[in-house]
Amino acid sequence: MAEERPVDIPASLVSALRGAKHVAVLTGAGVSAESGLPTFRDPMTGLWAKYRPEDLATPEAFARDPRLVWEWYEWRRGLVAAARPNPGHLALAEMERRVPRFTLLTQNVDGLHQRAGSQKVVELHGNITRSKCFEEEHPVESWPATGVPPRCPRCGSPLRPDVVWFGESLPAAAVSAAREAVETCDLFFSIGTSGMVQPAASFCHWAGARGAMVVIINPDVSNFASGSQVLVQGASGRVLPALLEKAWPGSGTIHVE
Ligand code: BV8
Repeated sequence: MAEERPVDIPASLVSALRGAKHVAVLTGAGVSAESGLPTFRDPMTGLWAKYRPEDLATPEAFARDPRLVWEWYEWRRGLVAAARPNPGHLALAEMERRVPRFTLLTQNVDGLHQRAGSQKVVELHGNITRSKCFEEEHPVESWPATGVPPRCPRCGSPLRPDVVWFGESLPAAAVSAAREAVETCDLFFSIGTSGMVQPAASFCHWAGARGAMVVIINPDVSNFASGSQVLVQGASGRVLPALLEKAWPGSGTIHVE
């Protein structure tokens, strides 16, 4: 296998991380790619090859074909259950332990940050491992194993995954936690996200406009305007442990669970 290029991490970023008072991090599907979970940009495979996630992750798709959408989420839940946190997730949990204040804003619905040990996680788009009543929105943890999708034991309406679909508002508590983090952080990371989905895609611009240092970590930095942003090209599972190691020698040797 070709020798992997060393990760190029600017010294300015290492000293900013060491001296940061409040680090805010936005993560996207790319952070879970090295755990084997397909990103939204990856073409879907098998049964789902002919669909686009944007066409399935909507209330309209569920109303049109609840069985299809429920089965898509069941397939993804299987992938999530088989996945494990990767060194990028573990490095973010370590970073949280090393800085005075840390907020992890994730667009991901796979729960891998929590499984890696991150505590201060704000789930902007919900969590695929939870289900809720379609009509009344209350969480439902168990249901009779009949019907696809299963029915709410309380009111009989279909169950749906507890995620935010396109066209749905983000949970109010998540939005206010995100706003507070963007407004008070002095270092903002945007990691493993294509920056296509609003409102999360605007967070790095708001943080930068306030004077926070904004760092983009992505194997493909071509479509990020450099300008005042610090661009670190590479996979998060390699970049983040390397960054931790430079900031706090010995902390980067993270082992997968
Ligand atoms: C909202 C949960 C107010 C579900 C998700 C018209 C009508 C209605 C709304 C809109 C509209 N036009 C625009 C909107 C707003 C809309 C939006 O942004 N649409 C986009 C498509 C234009 N947003 C919304 O609807 C949001 N709500 O705005 O509420 C409102 C309400 C009503 C009407 C109007 C406004 C809700 C958005 C939440 C949608 N739910 N997920 C589920 O998962 O099933 S979004 C879902 O897709 C993910 O959560 C994620 O956020 C997004 C995918 O983005 P990424 O995470 O960035 O992943 P992606 O694959 O794109 O990129 C991966 C990146 O990783 C790449 O850059 C790649 O290079 C990199 N990478 C790859 N490998 C690695 C790596 N990086 C690091 N390491 C590696 N190893």
